Amino acid sequence: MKKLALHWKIIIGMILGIIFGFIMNSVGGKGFVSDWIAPFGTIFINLLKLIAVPLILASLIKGISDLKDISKIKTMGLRTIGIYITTTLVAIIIGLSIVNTIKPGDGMPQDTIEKIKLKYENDAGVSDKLTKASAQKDAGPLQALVDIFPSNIFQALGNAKMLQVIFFALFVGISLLLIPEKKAKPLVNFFDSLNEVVMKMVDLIMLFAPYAVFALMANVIIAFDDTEILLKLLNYALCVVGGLILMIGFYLILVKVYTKKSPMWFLKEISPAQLLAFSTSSSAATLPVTMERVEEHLGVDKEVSGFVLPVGATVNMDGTSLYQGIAAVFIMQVIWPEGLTFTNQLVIIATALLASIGSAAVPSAGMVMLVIVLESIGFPAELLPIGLALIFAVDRPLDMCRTVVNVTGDATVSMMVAKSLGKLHDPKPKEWDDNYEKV
Ligand code: DAS
Repeated sequence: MKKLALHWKIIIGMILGIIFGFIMNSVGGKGFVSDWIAPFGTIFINLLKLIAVPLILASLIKGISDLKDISKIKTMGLRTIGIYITTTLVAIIIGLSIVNTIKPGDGMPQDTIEKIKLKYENDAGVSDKLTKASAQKDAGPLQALVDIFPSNIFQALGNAKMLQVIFFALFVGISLLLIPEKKAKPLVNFFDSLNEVVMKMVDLIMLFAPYAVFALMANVIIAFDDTEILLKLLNYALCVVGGLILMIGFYLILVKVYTKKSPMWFLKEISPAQLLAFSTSSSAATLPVTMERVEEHLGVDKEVSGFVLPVGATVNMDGTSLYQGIAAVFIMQVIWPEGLTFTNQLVIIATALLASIGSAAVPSAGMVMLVIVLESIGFPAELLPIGLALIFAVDRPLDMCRTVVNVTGDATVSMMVAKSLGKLHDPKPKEWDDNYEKV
């Protein structure tokens, strides 16, 4: 019998993890899940983060040295940023169109608002987001730019500050192009073999994906303890999920029209990365798998994927931007209707775009930046805790969904940029099949 493809194994692990989580919820086994099951999900995420930095370094440095021509780097950079900004603007506009049409926040009963306020206004999760947001806000206007340039590369690699690693890799790659080839060769060969090794490490880590996803999903399910409030927020949640589905449709149109590839083939080949994005809620943790899928299954050359994907994981978060547009207007519909002006919606477009660039690719980063979006339209500071409390109960499942869109958008753009540079080819036959086992 043909072995199950990896994405089916991950889906089975996901479903069993959800069922197991609900069973443990019903028999009072939350403690067992968090003590004895959840750690296996954490180990898996740690392993993925462990290889993210060497993978970015290797594929980007090797890729740039393959480009041979420095002007191509500028073209690739400008095209990447240009398409990223465009898809993010489309995402925000889709989000605002849905929330202003459906109006999920209109007419929410006062007792529901009071119940949510009582339960979550002083929740540690809410105050943590407010603290992180004010720390980001207090930084100077150019702090994000300054943060790209590391003073100590080992510290940058250690902290896995993505943009600093990308800057360092670009710096080394460009410098390699500017020295005599025979001097550069040893270092290029080193990063070439490092890239092969790290790609193989991704394959090996992915062998544990179905079991890790089981643990991750069980741990998510045990966190749900108030289905009543979840149901009250169903309209809002469905607006976000509906918008995210439309955004996936937009990507499939781009894949079909721009790269002439089959959208269904694209979805199938990128699905392991999407499933991990859903399970981990982290584009950064998923990045090594996104890179492996894009390079080895979608046929994007590493000099493109090595740049477009790490940059995308950091600055291109279309799912997050769409969510911020909906969440900001939803919160205003419920507790600050006087803020619902056309001007404010334009300001939301601009700040949600900037916020998604500033958001880290980690779980619930989007909610932290939502505070920045709300403050940009003059949202009353005293209402912020209630505003975040309103969406807090459903933020984790929505974070899982928007991370899938963030990752899918990055993969789509990497194919478009590769196509525009003649760096999109048919995937090379792999030594290992989809089960990551030697064929
Ligand atoms: N979880 C974030 C990511 O990793 C997205 C978000 O928080 O909105 O992409």
